[in-house]
Amino acid sequence: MAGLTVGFGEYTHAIVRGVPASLPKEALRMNEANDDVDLARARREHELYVGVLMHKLGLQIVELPVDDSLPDSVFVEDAAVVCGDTALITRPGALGRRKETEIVKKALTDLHLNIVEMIDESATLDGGDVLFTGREFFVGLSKRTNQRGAEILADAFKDYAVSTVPIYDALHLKSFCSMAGPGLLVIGSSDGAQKALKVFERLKDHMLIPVPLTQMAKVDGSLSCCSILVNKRREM
Ligand code: CIR
Repeated sequence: MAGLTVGFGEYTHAIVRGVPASLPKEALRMNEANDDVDLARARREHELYVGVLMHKLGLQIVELPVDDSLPDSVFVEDAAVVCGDTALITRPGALGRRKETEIVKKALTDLHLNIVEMIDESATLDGGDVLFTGREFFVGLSKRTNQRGAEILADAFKDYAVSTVPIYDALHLKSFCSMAGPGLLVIGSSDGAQKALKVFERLKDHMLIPVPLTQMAKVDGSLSCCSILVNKRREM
């Protein structure tokens, strides 16, 4: 991916929110059979996660208060999309999660970000459906996020192209893919992930150009063997 934003993947703060006591029984789930969440363990794991953000990545932690009346509120990502100085406060697809945005909005306001709110009542969007590559957005159209939500996101972040990806077998786009570094997208191997990958492949900027190399392959040749790549744009 060429033309990545300078500073992509560099952060100073992380907003987190602890695990509510209501999560094991009341948090939403695709598989209702998953009814054996261990709260103490979930809390220990969350503490470790926050510890990594703070001590290993050096981020300043903004810890929002635990709210037992909001069983999914530990998943703060869904409540806002932040890019540069702009924070889009979402309208989560699950009705019971809408209130989660209030305190997230306050925290982002306190960090002096420009706040854009998704007030259109026909729009829904979960942050988990939004993947920013550094130069463009992909928005998963899922059970939680609709086309209108994607349009409002495109309007909030006008500097970037926005493409949509239909999501079939997962909750969110980022349930199976993520940026692993500048220009590096990691994607799972599930059927749903592979279906979405086909959409990525069709996108103009990510067009894969099939080059048959059947004969060279017989003598162990592969694509990279067949050229020397040179960059003369910068002095080495
Ligand atoms: C939900 O169904 O909304 C939550 N139980 C899980 C949300 C996970 N969100 C995310 O990874 N961005």
